[in-house]
Formats: sequence, C-alpha cells, structure tokens
Amino acid sequence: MNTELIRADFPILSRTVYGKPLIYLDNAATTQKPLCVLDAMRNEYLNVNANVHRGVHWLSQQATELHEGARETVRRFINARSTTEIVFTRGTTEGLNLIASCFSEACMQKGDEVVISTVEHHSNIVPWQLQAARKGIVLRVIPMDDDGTLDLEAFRRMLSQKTKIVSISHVSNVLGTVNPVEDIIRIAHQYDIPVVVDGAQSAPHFKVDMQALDCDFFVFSGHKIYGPTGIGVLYGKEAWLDRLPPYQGGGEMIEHVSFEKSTFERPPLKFEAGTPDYIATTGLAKALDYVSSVGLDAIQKHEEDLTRYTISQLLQIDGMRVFGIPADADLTTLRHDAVISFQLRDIHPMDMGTLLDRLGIAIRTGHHCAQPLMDRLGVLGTSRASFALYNTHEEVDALVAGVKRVATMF
Ligand code: C6P
Repeated sequence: MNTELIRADFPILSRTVYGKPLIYLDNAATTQKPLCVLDAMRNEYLNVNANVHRGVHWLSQQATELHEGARETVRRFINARSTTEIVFTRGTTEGLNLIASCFSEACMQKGDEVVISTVEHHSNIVPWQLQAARKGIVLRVIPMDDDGTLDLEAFRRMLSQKTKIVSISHVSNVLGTVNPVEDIIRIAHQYDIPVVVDGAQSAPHFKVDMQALDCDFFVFSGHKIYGPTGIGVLYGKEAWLDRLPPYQGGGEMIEHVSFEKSTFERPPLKFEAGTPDYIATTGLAKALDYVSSVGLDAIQKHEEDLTRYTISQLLQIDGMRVFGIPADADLTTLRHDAVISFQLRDIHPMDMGTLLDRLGIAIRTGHHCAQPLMDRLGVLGTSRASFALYNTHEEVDALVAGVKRVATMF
C-alpha cells in the first residue's frame, strides 16, 4: 500500500494548523474524504440532480439508477444476499434507533430483555433505554474483565426465555478491542435470539461479510468510512425486515394510502420514508469503491502495523496506561483495531488533547460517548488516537514525541 499516493487523494491532509502540518488521528470520530467522493457528489448536483423513485423524466431515472446502484455497491461491500436487505439511514445512530423502536414494538413485551455489553457506545444504550421506559423492557449488560474482554460465560448465563434480542458492538470505539461477535451470534442463535452488530468501528477497518457473520442486523456510518456525513446503512435479514413495522411514515414507503388505512412497500423502501439523501448514497458508494480498490486486507494490515507500533512506543513512556490490552499481550500479534485509548499519569485528557492540538495533532479526549465504560474503567475520560488508511509511522512518531513533551510539562 502506497501511503504517499493515498494521501494525495485527501487534500485536507496537506493543510497546516497553527503553522504545523496537520496530523489527523481522530478517525474513529470521522474520516477525511478523498477527492473522488467529493467529485462524485459535485457531479451529481451539477449534472444529474433530480428526486429519485418519483419521476418519469430522464434526470430522475438517472438519479434513481445512481441511488439504487449505490445500494448494490453496499450489498457487494458487505456481502449481503440481496439489495432488499440494505436500508439507507442517516448513520449508525439512526440504524440502532430504528431497530430498537421497530423490534421492541413488534417483538417485545413488558419484562422482555435485551442484552448489550459494557463497552457500548451511547447509541446502543439509549435507544433501548427509551424503549425500556415506553414498554417496560429490561436491559442486561455483559460484563467485561479489566482488559476489556467480554465475559462469554456470563453472557451465556444471561440468556433465557425473556431474552428477545442481543445488540453488541463489533469493535469498541474506546478500547479498540474486537468483540467475539461470531461466538455471541452462534450462542444467541442456539436460543433463536437475533443479534444486532454495531459495525461503526469495524466496517471501515476489516472485511465484514454478512453471510459469513450470520448476524441478523448490522449497522454502520458512511462518514467513518471516507464517505459523506448524514448517510449510513442498516443491513437486516430479509425475514426480519419483512416482519418489522415501518419506522417513519411518509412518501415512498407506502403501497397505497387512503384516509382509513395505508399499506406499505416491501423492504428496504418500507424503512425509507421521504426523499432519501441520494447525493450522499452516491458519495458512500464511491467511498466503498475507493476502499475496495485499495483493498481492506491491505488497509487492515497497514492499520494493525501502526496500532501495534503506537502501543509499543506509548508503553515505553513512564506512567503510561493503555486501555484494552492484556498485561501479558504479545504486541507483535495483538488483534486490536485502529483505536488506542491511553492515560498518562494523572494528566487530564483535556490537557493532553489541547497541548497536542497546539502541535498540530488532532486526537479525541473525554468519554467518547461511552460513559458506562468510563465508569467501569474507573476514569472520567481517556485520550484516544485512531487511525485510517492514510496515517503513517512518521505521524505516530510525532504523536509519541508530543506525548513525551506534554509529560515534561506536568
Ligand atoms: N463514535 C467516536 O468518536 P454516528 O454518530 O451515528 O455516525 O455513530 C455512532 C456510533 C455508534 N457506535 C459506535 C461504536 C461508534 O463509535 C459511534 C460513533 C464516534 O467514537 C463519535 S461519538
């Protein structure tokens, strides 16, 4: 993988901040966009813009072709069986809200349980809590050990007749740990319990294959995979999508409407009320093609190299704690996603982030929308560096040098 060539596709990476080269290490929050994505979206506005699914006219047909072509690109990217299993959403958060709302309406009664885990992002906690308040459903939480490993035995013991669904992140956005979703899906399916996988932090970093994974739902965001903001994907097995009620009502999700009664389209349109962000779906498809052209295996290898290198360098600093790493971990083979959370002595993450920023280094600090996980770790927040395909070893060296410099200030 030629990182230099790749960086040329992302003009923002050559800008400076405070007169210093930008070192962008906040990719778990959002990634930068390659020119091809921006060009595709601009071209559609300039040359093809028309509402989709509605017009007999030429432009509308062209726009619809691009939009439905994007659905096929997504299908291929995650190896779903059919485009009917691909619902466009505004992002991971909307996908999870949709499932929590529609699933609990159709399939849950008071006292029924949903299983989540300690490492979940708020997006996979709060939507279920909203349903808990409305319907009296109960949240059960898989515990983790101090390294961030989920306790599968506790998970197994948690399952009962009352368990109606399991909703779990593929990769922790704080720890970078890759959760054993294959095991979780296999165990849940032994009890006929469907599983939702939050793929916000996995889909951008390694191959996800819906047919191999066999999860019932999978969600991710376009903006974390080099695509535009405001677009995301909900994959759902056809049988489940058929069974769930619509999420919102409006144009294009109906079959027939009268004042007495409406009937609905089949999935995916049933879940896509109103004019979709068809410019963003074009951008997303371009981003996925871009990722595929570089190759997810190459991206994964590059990011794993960077991650292992960063962890080993950080751990050489006195008083450094890196979260989500077993004490006896072999750093040369550690399976860890491109997210590293750390804490240096008692230096406040906000100070760390602010001082690194003055060196041109963008990291994220705080609770990362995972407050229950912060409680479990016994911290108020962490400093977090996260990588994308365009980051380099030189940038890691700058980060480590920056952290060491901050260390001397306290
Ligand atoms: N995490 C981060 O900096 P949206 O905002 O809908 O695109 O994604 C929500 C979301 C859901 N699940 C996981 C595992 C996530 O990491 C995120 C987004 C960002 O960690 C923003 S808080």
